[in-house]
Amino acid sequence: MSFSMKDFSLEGKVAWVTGAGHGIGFEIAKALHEAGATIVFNTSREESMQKGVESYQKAGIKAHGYVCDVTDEKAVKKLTKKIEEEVGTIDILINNAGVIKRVPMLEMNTDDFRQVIDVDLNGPFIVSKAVLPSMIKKGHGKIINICSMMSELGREDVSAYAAAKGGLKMLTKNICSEFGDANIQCNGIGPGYIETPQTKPLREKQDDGSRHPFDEFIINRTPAGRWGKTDDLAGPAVFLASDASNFVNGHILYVDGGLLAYIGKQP
Ligand code: NAP
Ligand code: GCO
Repeated sequence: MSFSMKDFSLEGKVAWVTGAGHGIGFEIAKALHEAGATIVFNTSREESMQKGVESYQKAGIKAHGYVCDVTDEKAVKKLTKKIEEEVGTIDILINNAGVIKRVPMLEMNTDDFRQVIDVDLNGPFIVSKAVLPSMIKKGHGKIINICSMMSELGREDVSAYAAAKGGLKMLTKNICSEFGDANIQCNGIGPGYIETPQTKPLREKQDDGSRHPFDEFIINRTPAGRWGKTDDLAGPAVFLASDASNFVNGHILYVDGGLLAYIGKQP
C-alpha cells in the first residue's frame, strides 16, 4: 500500500506515557493527543498527578491520570488492568518516568545507585511486561523508551544514570528482537540536553549573574548552539508511535541538536 499522511495519525489509539505530569513526558503526551491518541499517564506522587491533570485540562486535553510507582510490579499490573477496563488496551507505551542522581561514583551509596537503576531500567521492564500480553493479543503495539545521551556517553558524576540508560538502550533492542514477529515495534528516543526541571540545576545562573559553566559547556558541545526544548521531542515521538514507522524497530533516535555527532568546539 502506498504512503499516506494518515500513517502518522494516532486516531483511536490509547497511549500510556509514564511520569508525564510535566516535562518531556507531558510534551510527548500532548503531541500524541494532537495526533489523535487518548492519553493515560501516571506519576509516583498524588500531588504531581493532580498538577498534571490540571496542566492537561489547561491544554484542552482530557487525560486519564493515575498514581503508580513504576518500580512496584504488583501496582503496575493492577493499574494496567484498571486502564484496560476504564480506557482500553494500550496501543502505545512511552517509558518516560525517570530520576537522576548527580553524585561522583566514590561518594555514591549503593542504595542510591540501586534506586536509579530501579526507576530508569527496571521500571520500563516492569511496565512493558505488563502491557505486552494485550499488544500481542491485538497483533500490534509500540513501545518507546526514553533513553539519553548517557545511553552512549559517560560523564563524571552520573554512573547510575548512565548504567541505567545504557541498559535501557539494550532492553529496547531486546524487546524488538523478542516481539518483532508479533508486530510490536520497540524503539528509543535519546533526548539531548533538554530544558526541564531535571536539568534546572545545570542551568542556574551564578551569583554574579553569569551562566552556569555546565550551561556554557552544553551550548558549546551542541552544534545547534542551544538546549533542547521539550517540544523538540514531539515530532519524533509521533513518528515512532505511528504506522509511519512500522518497519523501524530496535532503533534509538537521538534528538540532540547534533551533540553525539560532534567532538566539541575547537579551542
Ligand atoms: P522530570 O522533569 O524529572 O520528570 C520525571 C517524571 O517522572 C516526573 O513526572 C515524576 O513524577 C516521574 N517519576 C519519577 N519516578 C517515578 C516512579 N518511580 N514512578 C512513576 N513516575 C515517576 O524529568 P524530564 O526531564 O521530563 O525527563 C523525562 C525522561 O527523559 C526521564 O527518563 C529522563 O531521564 C529522560 N531524559 C531527560 C533529559 C533532559 O535533558 N531533561 C534528557 C534525556 C533524557 P513524580 O514527581 O510523581 O515522581
Ligand atoms: C546530566 C544530565 C543528563 C540529561 C540527559 C542527557 O546530568 O548529564 O541530567 O544526563 O538529563 O539524560 O541526554
